Amino acid sequence: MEAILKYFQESQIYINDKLRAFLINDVSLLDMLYESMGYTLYSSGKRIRPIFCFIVGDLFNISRDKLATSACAVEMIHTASLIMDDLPHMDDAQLRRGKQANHLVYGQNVSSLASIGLLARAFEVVLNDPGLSDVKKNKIASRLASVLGTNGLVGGQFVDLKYLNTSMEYSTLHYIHSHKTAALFVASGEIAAIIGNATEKEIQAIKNYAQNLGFAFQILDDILDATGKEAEIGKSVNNDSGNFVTLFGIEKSKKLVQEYTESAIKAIKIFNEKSEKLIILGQMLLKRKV
Ligand code: GRG
Repeated sequence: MEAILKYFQESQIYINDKLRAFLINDVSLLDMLYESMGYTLYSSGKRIRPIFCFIVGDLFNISRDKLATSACAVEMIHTASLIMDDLPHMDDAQLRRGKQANHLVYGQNVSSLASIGLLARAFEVVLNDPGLSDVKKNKIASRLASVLGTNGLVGGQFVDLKYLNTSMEYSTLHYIHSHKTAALFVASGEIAAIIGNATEKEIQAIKNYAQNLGFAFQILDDILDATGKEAEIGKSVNNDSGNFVTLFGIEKSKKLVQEYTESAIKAIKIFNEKSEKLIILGQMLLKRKV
């Protein structure tokens, strides 16, 4: 267990260093824009999605260096979505990653540009990676585009906004969280599997794991949102409109977290003893408090 905790910490340090290296500004006129991008990107994110990329990479003996641009791209897209999600015309949140939301520091105009700047940089780092073949770069960029667009985050957010303060059926809530949250977990695992030349069966197992883990993660997010204190979880609470807790209550939601985590762990049994880190990741996320 200690070795795995060390692995998580080392991965966080590695990804933080790479993110800084991929966001260097050499045009002083843009200082404030880069500050805004870095303000949320370098703050205390858990880096779950890049860590998941690295763990999947390990299944295929792929080094962190080979996965660095994809792992950073996923984190940049995630961070861009957080900045946009917090804007007044979206969730209108005040607190993110333990600090004031980006737009409260830099203004809505700058943070909107920072969010788009991070999205564009995500594609740049992958497409300029000399360690990836053109075929792989194309596949990864295409996967990033689909998780970002109407079949991913944008679509999920749209339906979320459409149902703001309105009751919804489970199928709608499922759509929102599948697209807003689980989709980026799925893409993170799939991209690492593509780099690892995984078979179709292995890719399916990883996607299945990630989809279930993403759901467990989101339901727990809803529970923390309903029960946690802003100062402890580091972000605005009671802001999420579409919500498992409002639909099912706390106890049933906790049961669902457990069930989705178990389904995730079942999905990666094909990797035998190599699945250990994925199992521990699932168990750790089950206990998370932030
Ligand atoms: C991609 C710019 C862009 C927009 C897409 C705004 C939007 C449309 C989508 C919002 C997606 C969103 C914020 C989903 C919530 C996902 C979620 C559970 C976030 C919390 O993730 P953690 O706990 O956060 O991993 P940290 O801060 O640790 O990284």
